[in-house]
Amino acid sequence: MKRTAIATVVAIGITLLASGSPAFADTIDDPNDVAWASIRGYTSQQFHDYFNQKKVENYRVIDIEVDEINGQPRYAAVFQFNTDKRGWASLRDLTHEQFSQEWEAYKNKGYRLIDQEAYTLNGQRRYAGVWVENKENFGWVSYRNVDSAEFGDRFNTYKQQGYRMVNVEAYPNWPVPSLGRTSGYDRSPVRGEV
Ligand SMILES: [Ca+2]
Repeated sequence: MKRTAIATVVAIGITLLASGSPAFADTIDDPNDVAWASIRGYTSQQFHDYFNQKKVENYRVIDIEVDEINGQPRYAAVFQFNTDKRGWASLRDLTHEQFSQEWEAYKNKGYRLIDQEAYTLNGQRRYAGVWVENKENFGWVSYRNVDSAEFGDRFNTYKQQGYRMVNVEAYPNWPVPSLGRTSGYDRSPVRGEV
């Protein structure tokens, strides 16, 4: 019963990574031995300023969170020292179409998605994402806006193929008129390729 209830109120975005050498993956994911910084509750302008400051200091974003509080976006993020000076990108407040375009562009550029965020601003669905240069050539897959039943199916499929989950984002379903979704829980286009 609980599964059914969840399916009616959430959509899920997920990023999975092919399991490579565990030791190698741990080094990438575990920032304990790497300098880091985090902020939260920042306004758009504060985030913009801090982002640029950390970028100059050779930090890259590894996680971003966005919430709408009293009608205003508030940003939280974790930055990590960019030890190998790899290419990266962190984009926010994208529409569905913009996110899709960036997803394609960065995939073609040899980047992989490490974090994705879905939220609403002024009643509109917005997305944020963080990409890094895929120096390791990890296989990866990501998709969003699936319901919990499809999420379960895909999770099992990719797990069997040797992927592990690196990020998952569940969020209330929201009307997306540009997708022809005005209410309820219709499935929208799914992103993701191995
Ligand atoms: Ca995040």
